[in-house]
Amino acid sequence: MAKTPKFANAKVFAWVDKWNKVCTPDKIVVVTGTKKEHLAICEMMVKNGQFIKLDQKKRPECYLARSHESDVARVEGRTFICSKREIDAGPTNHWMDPEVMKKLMLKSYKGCMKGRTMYVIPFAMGPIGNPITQYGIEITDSPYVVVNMNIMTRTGDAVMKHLGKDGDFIPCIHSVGAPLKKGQKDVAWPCAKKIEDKFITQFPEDREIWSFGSGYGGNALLGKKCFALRIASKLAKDQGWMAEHMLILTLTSPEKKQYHVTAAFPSACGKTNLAMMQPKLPGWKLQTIGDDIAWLKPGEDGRLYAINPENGFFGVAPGTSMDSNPNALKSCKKGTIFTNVVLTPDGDIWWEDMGVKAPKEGIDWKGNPCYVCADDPYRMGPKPGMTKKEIKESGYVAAHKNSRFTAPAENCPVLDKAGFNGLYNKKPTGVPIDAILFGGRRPSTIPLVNEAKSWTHGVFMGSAAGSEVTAAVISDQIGQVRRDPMAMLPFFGYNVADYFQHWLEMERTSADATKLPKIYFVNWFRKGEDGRFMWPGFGDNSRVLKWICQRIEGQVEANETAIGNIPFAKDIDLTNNDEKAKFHVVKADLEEILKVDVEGWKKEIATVGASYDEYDAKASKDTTVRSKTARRVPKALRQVLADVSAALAK
Ligand code: GTP
Ligand code: SPV
Ligand code: MN
Repeated sequence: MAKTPKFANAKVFAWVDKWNKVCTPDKIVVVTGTKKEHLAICEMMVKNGQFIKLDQKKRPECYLARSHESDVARVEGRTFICSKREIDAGPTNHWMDPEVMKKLMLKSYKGCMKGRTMYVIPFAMGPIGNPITQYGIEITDSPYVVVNMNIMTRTGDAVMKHLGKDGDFIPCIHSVGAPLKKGQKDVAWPCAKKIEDKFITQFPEDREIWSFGSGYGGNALLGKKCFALRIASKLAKDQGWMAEHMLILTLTSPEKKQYHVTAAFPSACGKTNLAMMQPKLPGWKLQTIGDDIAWLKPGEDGRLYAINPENGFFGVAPGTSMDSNPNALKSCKKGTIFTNVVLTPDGDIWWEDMGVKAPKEGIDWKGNPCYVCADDPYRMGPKPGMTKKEIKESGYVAAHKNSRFTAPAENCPVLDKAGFNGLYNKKPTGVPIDAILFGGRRPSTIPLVNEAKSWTHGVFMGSAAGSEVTAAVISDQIGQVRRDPMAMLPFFGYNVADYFQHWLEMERTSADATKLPKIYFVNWFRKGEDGRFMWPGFGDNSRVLKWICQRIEGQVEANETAIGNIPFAKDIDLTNNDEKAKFHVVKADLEEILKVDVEGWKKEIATVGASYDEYDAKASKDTTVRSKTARRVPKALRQVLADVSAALAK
């Protein structure tokens, strides 16, 4: 066993000492957060065969990792909210009694770091010292986690110093769950290989995070989903603020008026892309504050103020190109870690739909050779000379569909530096939000954009969100539409019905509810009968953002329909719509995706009603819930459901 180092903060010492005794690592390293230390860990991983160093001229300080096949995405089936009472975790979460879970997991943790180094990572979620910022200590035996946390959060001495002797933090423990026997050689990606041996556990009442068996993204970088969404959503509920799966952007109009917009889209549904988008509309400027998580606090003036608690982007690689998202590609130019993408012979990286010709030969995400496609230079297959059709039919991709880049936010060419640092008018309040967007991947029914008629209607829209399941989660339901309220389904730290109520409370408790953001529902993913997208998306989404700004200013009328306020097609600005370009706005499609599909919506409303019933069923069965309304979907939302339903029947 290693000796527990000294810490000025007694709670930090106790946390490290406890896990040192349980996990029995060979060595303990406290992460200081310097660049030198970061690069030394990367180089050590290169030596161990866990990282591949990329060409340092093309990609300075960049590395590639390939994960185990069981460890390519979040594991929702192994994610638990362990509150004392099951009803507090609610109907959408896996639950286990906290004491039972701790006993069970302690068995797994026993001796789990043998032969490994235990790293202690002090980290901040948000700019250090900002009043909205929260702190954490993650213990991990994964150097991959250390270097990713260095990018995704603010780590090291500055955090420890800020914590001082008695500063509070969220204690996090993580292990890949792969102890090494004496002399045993490590593998490239250590983890618990069986899905059922992985645990991603939140204890919202103890405010602790215990993760075991996975080294991947949201399972292992505990500041991200586990802390900044699951634990933070519970803190936020208790303290009157909000922790949401939202990007934050700053939009400046040609008249130089600034707007701040957040958007909640489910995993792999376009947050990073919208957060860094290059507007097609001339004169409009977009800047990034965050691409995944927003913490929103009500201000004394009634507005909601947001910060991005993260420090980097853990972005989806496939599909990221100089056409679709040049700012993301530029963010990956240096200091970036790539996971599960293709390695090219010249020490660079490649993925599907990167807009770059594939190399003749490369190494795919599994470490096997791959080859350029015979009839499409932008594809790769597992054997030489395969045709596009053959590759497609085989289902093969050279970069995993959920392959990712971990890039420092400071690399982003359009970063709104002040907003990113939590400042607005030089004050550390976060930025005031003008509009909140909800969205999802919906091939049918859901229009391009729909404006809520009130805050409550907007909360209803969020609660009713549905989306196709994407490769961001290990699931056998990829491609199927599921309800994903507020894009938070995998991230609620407590009962979903209480979460809806909390959203409604934001209006009731606001100092001036007229100043709350306007709420919209957008869908960039409508498909025609032939399967093609009916809306070009990406930079063309600026056309929708402009309409939203005009609505905020009261400058444009809307079609007031049964489901909400929808633009008239003539009001969507089509300047710079190049009808010769591969992707452009097709006017007939635009009209189609601004219509109310009454029959489709009747089905939609029925599905939403069914999801509400499912949420309520748990409370009805729970004998500890005595009242007939507690822990159920709020009446106000049921009322909107009934109102929309009645309006559609007219
Ligand atoms: P997470 O990091 O998992 O939370 O994902 P995200 O919401 O940030 O999604 P991201 O922006 O990375 O986009 C995921 C996928 O959707 C990529 O393959 C994109 O190319 C695609 N995508 C994003 N925006 C659009 C759009 O406007 N239209 C279309 N058709 N595809 C889009
Ligand atoms: C998501 O799945 O929403 C992500 C990726 O942002 S992960 O960090 O793995 O959760
Ligand atoms: Mn996400």
